[in-house]
Amino acid sequence: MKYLIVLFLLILSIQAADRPNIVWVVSEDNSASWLKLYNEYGVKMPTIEKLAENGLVFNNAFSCGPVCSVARSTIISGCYGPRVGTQYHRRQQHALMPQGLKLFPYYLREAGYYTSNNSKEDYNFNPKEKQGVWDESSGRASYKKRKDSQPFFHVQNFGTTHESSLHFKDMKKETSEDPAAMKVADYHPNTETFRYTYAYYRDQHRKVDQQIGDFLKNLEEDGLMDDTFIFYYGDHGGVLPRGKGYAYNNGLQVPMVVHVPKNWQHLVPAKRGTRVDGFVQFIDLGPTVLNLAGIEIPNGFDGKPFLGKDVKLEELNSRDKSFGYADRFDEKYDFVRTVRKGKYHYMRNYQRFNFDGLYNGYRYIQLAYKEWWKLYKEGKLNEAQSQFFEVRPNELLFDVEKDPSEVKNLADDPAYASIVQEMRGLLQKQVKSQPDLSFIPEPVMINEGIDNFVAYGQKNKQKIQKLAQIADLSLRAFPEAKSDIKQALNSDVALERYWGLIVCSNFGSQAQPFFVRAKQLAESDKDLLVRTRAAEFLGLNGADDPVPVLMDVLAKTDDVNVQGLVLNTVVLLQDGKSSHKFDLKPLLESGKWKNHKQFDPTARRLFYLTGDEQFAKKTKKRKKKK
Ligand SMILES: [Ca+2]
Repeated sequence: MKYLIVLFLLILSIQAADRPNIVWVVSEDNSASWLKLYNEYGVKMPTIEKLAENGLVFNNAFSCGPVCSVARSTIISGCYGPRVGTQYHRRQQHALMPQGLKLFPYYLREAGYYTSNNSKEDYNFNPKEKQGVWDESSGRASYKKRKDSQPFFHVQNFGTTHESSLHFKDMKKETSEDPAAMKVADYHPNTETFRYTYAYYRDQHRKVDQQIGDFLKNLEEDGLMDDTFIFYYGDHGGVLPRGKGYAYNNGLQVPMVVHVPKNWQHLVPAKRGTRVDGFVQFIDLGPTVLNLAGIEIPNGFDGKPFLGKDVKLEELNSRDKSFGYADRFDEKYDFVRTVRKGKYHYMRNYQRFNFDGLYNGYRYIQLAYKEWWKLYKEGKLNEAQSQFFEVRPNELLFDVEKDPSEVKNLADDPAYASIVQEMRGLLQKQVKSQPDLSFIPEPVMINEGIDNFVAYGQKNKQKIQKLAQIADLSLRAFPEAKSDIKQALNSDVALERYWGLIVCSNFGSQAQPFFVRAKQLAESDKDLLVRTRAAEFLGLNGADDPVPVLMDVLAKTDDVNVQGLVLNTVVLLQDGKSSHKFDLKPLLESGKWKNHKQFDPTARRLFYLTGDEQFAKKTKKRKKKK
């Protein structure tokens, strides 16, 4: 009998080890540079360093988007956001997965894995995409609830390093390091506020390391370490100003460490303790987990596995590219695309006049943000520190190894011309092949494509490619671009006129020959977004008063997504160098937004512009859910 029990237990344990378990430990909003593991000035995190000793450190791991919902949508789907319509933080409308494809944990669960998520999701997908994905996703979710011998995939999120941890109102709380000893990035003002914020955030890293350690103790006590892959990564970069929400390297490069369990070393291409140079992107995470679990990877993911069967170290280390995207964050609109290749980081500002520091309520809760802007207005900053509030170049190129702060733009340096050309080509190919839905403004994408953004993108691929071509006129010398801009401004296609005007704003006063045409478009174009971009171009360049046009556009539209875009232009024209004054009170008093219930960019901008309490409440209501 005793023999039989032993045999039974033996069979059970063989079954248990039939497939590896996979755990993700995720800290929020922290770039790789905060960790000593990546940066000599970083924080020592003993728990993570211990994982690294028994695993792999990825020297080049990248989020595709620098903000929660966009990054998390990329992770859970394995698809680039601008292709599937999840690139906006947060979505005004939910997106569907590409036809026939599921959020990746679905496949694990179907193959017998127990899947649990504790607890942040923040996906920009339609809730029906969640069917069959998690056994449990909540603050109580745990791998411990699985059946005996069932393999599991568990995600444990830690909010300790989240942006909100820096929403302190004063600087009284003591930090474990002396703020005076902080090494401040070249683009930050070296002030007491910034130094304190650095010291404070470093303490958050110490705290989260302990919390992760406590969580991992459970796995150890349960005897699971030898059969469980443990991934540690940050959900995107951040979170001091110019971190989260910005597609600079600091917003995108995350720490990533994978503990390799003793019994499953054959599934990874390098010995424990190796640092891997090959690039991994968030689109790769899902396919990697499926590959480790021995599940066939369905067609349609943009990513590919970096661990598991058939991944060879040489091939992995040859991967040297990642793509990034930054679009609307809450009420702040932008359109930035990036390519990282090796040590070079190329950024393309499709709307370069939207300066980085443009007001965003959630960002500007940090004292450091507020102070930075104040110092700029007082003229107390040097060039590198001021750039955050200035018009940006169309293209940026940084050597991240030499210039980790990314303040020395090499894009115009003739010595780097061939690199710029290569990177530009890679980016153009990427946006055209996806195709990148952001060339179609968000309100139009939603109105026309909500049933299925992916299919909508495919149907409009040529149209998007044409718009991308118009946008690229910004990269030519003005005299060479002039006749093509004229053609765009006279096109029958509204979005071609729209992009023609954005290109004019990118050229600034050089595009002065188009002031007359822009005035016609601002006054009488039938498309409200075209009128908006025309008024923006004229207003930014002092060619005409944009206020009456934009007020008229706002009065005419009830589409909250159009309002959001228009109000972004209003804030740009008000807070930027052109300093136009807008008075939205009359529109407010006319009852225009009386029944405005939805929390959205409109509410945030209206609160900022008018101080109206009705909209303040809406802002607060959503913030609690974060
Ligand atoms: Ca986050």
